[in-house]
Amino acid sequence: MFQHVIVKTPCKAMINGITDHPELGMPDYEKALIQHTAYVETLKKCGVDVTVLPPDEEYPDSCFVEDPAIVTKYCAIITNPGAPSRKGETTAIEAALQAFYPSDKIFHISAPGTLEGGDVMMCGDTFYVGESARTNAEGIHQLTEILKPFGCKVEAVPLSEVLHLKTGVSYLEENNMLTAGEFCTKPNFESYHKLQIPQDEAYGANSIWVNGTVIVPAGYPAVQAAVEAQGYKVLVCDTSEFRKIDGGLSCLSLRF
Ligand code: CIR
Repeated sequence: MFQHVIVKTPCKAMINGITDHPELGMPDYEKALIQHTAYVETLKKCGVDVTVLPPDEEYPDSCFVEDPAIVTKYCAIITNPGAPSRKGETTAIEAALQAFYPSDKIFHISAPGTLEGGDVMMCGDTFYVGESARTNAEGIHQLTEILKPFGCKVEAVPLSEVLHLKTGVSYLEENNMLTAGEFCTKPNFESYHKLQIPQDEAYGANSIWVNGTVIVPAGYPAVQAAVEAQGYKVLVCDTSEFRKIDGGLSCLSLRF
């Protein structure tokens, strides 16, 4: 179960966030703020307290708090984001996490290792980590060493189609995994029960489990139906403006 969530209000500069999909257009900032507020309200319905960090105009992508840290029930890890424009986001996140973790339970990924939280999927005590354009083998090695003393295992997952691991796969607990594209067939996930998403709804694979409820992005009816058919309560959130800069539901919060 999760008790705490950290989010960060999008800054105006978010309209210039990194994107591989310029054809979707620039985000509408006012709309993004409304969607972000609704996201926070939805999370609160799942029984967590939500800490909202102030916007930071220096970092266009800083609302995607999932990337500069990994939060577990054992410890927190401050990452070294692979995107140069995102490296400085870690300072504010570390300060926020100090309210929840003692200093000897806060660890760091350091250069030449790079790692972004969007590449890390926690399935119980196994952490799957996408080896991506943002996360390198050295970053994965450092994470492995940090988590080992806590009895946790790290498994690297090579990526070919997506930005981050969790762009295309979400763990819904109870051995259930929501998968799109390359993740429907990856040998790493053989033992899980997969809810496979049609390619035209692949963005919906980035859904989040929060205390028994699954939050699904608005506009992905096949995803919603598959998750409901599995017996989960579903809440829907519109993330259209964040999608334009390659962000989704999981990227917008740290849950622990
Ligand atoms: C970026 O490219 O870094 C941001 N525009 C999107 C980050 C999305 N985060 C995530 O998937 N965890």
